[in-house]
Amino acid sequence: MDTIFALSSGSLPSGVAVVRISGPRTRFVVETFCREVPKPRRASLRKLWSSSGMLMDEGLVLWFPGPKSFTGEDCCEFQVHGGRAVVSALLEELSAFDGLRLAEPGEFSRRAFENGRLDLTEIEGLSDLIQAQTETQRRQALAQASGGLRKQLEEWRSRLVRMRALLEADFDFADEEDVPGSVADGVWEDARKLARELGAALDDSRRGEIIRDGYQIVILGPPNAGKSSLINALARRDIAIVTPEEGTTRDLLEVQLDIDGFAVTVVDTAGLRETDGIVEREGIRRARERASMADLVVYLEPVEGMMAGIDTDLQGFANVKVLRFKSKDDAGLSGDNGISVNRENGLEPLLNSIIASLAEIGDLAVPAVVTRERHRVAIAKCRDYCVKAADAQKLGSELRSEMLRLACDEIGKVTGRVDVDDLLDVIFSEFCIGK
Ligand SMILES: Nc1nc2c(ncn2[C@@H]2O[C@H](COP(=O)(O)OP(=O)(O)O)[C@@H](O)[C@H]2O)c(=O)[nH]1
Ligand SMILES: [Mg+2]
Repeated sequence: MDTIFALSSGSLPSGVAVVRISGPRTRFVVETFCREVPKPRRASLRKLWSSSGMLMDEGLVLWFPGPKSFTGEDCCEFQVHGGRAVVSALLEELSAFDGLRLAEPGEFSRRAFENGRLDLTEIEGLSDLIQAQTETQRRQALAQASGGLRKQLEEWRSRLVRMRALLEADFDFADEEDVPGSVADGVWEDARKLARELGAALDDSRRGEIIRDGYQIVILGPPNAGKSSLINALARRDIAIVTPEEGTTRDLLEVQLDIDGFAVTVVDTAGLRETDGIVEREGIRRARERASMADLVVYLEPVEGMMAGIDTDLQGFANVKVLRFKSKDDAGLSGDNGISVNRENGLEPLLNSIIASLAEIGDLAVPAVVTRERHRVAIAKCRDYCVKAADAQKLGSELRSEMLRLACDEIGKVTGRVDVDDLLDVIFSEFCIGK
């Protein structure tokens, strides 16, 4: 097993830089640099010496002997001055040791997973925590990184294991006289109950995924409705070109915003109209396609020269929530849903309706179980196997028990106990080097 090292802190120069090592050679490196091994899990101020006896820097050394470390292996963190030359002296020195090499992205976390320190959902939570840009993302990621989802999954799994154990016991006594049939009956009742709980966890308006991936808002409307002006106003900078000419915007333009602690992606689009222009037509196709996948459409319609046919414009978005506003309402003619970017009228109410729509995605006090599509797929399959097993009265107990085993495996796929080799590369490559 290689010993790996990396700069775990951000770009240089910085006040402090953290260089991390993990693996069997760590102790030897610490002995060489510090001329002794400091107390485990205590911050110790030490001079750091190179193998040739040159003083590299002075800093805090944190020695974590395995298995009680992040990776489960011997680990050490050096907190040194965050100068480029300091860090490169240290990294160069480290790469000169036999059996040491630079870590790949996510490799520390991968070792933590492989040594059973963290399950896959905790790893994902950690990755999300590092990526988190908004308050709701931070809270959700922290809950998952701290084992919130793992505990729930383990509870479900242990119930399935228990059901199967009861069935096994039933098989063993099947030839004897006075076996209560009620044991198996109870199991099927439990399976149905579990299926209902799994269903409830899935029925969450995709809250966890929306928080993680961002809430998608697409601005639609006829040409010149002021869509590009609106995205610029929301972003407080020039995202899109604004002109009095119709058909200015063709491509989708997007901006990431933090609205009330939510990650929100706002997309500006080409104005919807009949046109012969090839480029504009493609822009309109993209606008419609993106809107059909959105969480919310903000539809702008200029207060004057209103275009007929708004309802045909909105065909195909039956499943998407639409908020309509009268744009360019400089004189405040349309009351509540009038907006004027030029006069900065109505923008606050518009934001408030967006915030109200965000609030509809559910009770944030209750952490979402599902934060990724792959959780949703596996939990749905688990539920289906439970229902199948419970309802398959004509099948033998062995077959029905086998269905419960398959249900169990689906949970195992989420936590990483089962059959996930192809997934690991994808998950760990999301990480930065040093984590
Ligand atoms: N009077 C007035 N003009 C506006 C307002 N918003 C945008 N416009 C103008 O309407 C024209 C089209 O705006 P633009 O944002 O490019 O519309 P888009 O085609 O929907 O993206 C530009 O000349 C803007 O300056 C507004 O609130 N009031
Ligand atoms: Mg535009």
